[in-house]
Amino acid sequence: MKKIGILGSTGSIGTQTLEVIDKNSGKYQVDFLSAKTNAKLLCEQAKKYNVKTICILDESHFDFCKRKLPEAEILFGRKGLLSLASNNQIDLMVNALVGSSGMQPTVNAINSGVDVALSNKESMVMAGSYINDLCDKNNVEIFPMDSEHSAIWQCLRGESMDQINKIILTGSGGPFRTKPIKDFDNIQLEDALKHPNWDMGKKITIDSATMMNKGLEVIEAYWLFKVPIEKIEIIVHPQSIVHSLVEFIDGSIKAQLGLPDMKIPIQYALSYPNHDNIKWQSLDLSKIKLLTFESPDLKKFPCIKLAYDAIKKGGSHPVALNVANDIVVESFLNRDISFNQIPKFIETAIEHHSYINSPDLNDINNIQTEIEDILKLIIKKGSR
Ligand code: MN3
Repeated sequence: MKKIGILGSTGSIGTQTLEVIDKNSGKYQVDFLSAKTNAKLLCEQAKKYNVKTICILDESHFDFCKRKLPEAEILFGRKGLLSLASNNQIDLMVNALVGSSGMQPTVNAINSGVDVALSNKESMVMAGSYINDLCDKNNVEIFPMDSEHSAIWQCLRGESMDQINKIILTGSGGPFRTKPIKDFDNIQLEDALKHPNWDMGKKITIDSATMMNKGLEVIEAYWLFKVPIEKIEIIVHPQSIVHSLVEFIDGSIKAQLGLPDMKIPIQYALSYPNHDNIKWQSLDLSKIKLLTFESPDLKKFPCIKLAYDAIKKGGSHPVALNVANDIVVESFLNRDISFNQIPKFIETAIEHHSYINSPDLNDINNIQTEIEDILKLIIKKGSR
């Protein structure tokens, strides 16, 4: 049995990971789970999967968990989470945390010699170079859970990296793909939370609406597959059936297809290098009929350019981009800023941060504090 630990088990990816584990009975043993605030679901999961150790980030739920699970070891807070992530008794850690705070747990798992199934793209965006070095040093692998990266990963199997011409990331274009740019001023939170194809958490749904999600995924692909940034492209594909493509030097293109269901990439990350014999909904192309593709509109979605610029400038720029995005998205979710202010505030925050050439973990933490301070001022001033 493969021993699995899941960080963020009550979120969208976490619950779907447990669904995959459910279907594959006897293959996986769940050793730990963590959640931010949903103590009720966390305890239910722990009971169902007979999990001995859990962590609840929000300390105020500690007593509740203790009552529900008197036998279990219950950790809490950031410290508890980081110590879970350092557990070296498991075979694979699923990192389904959302946002910048997911980066350090990835680092801890790698330092403990544990492979990571990574849904937290922010880990690679902020610390891709550092994490790659650490993986080499500890002989650890990262298995992408992001659907696009899982697609690329599958297309690259058996291929040699010097024969790749380009990686083409697909994106649905989000809910505002066809909305005229003049109407972007009136976008409400409720509009942005409606994703056409994927059922996801709130943060990534907003990232899809701004298309920052695709920008972050470009950076994630850059570090995961180690190809030059000029060789990574985005194509908008509203049906979300083609999950990404790889073009080789002879012009041949491979793609990976499927219905938009995260359980397929999740299962592949758990079962790699095998395709497990559990079939989720299957794709009937005759029912889909039409697959369309178009270039992304960089005027409507300036976040894409911000992401490309950040990785081209390198150093601490991607860190600043990611941290700033986390904060402004949170502000948008709290209705403190407007949709159009998201890219503007991110750009300003990046411009004002103190550039560092090759940031270590300490620098990354400092940049986080610096960006928070910068944005506090701007958001106050720019608030509606
Ligand atoms: Mn994705």
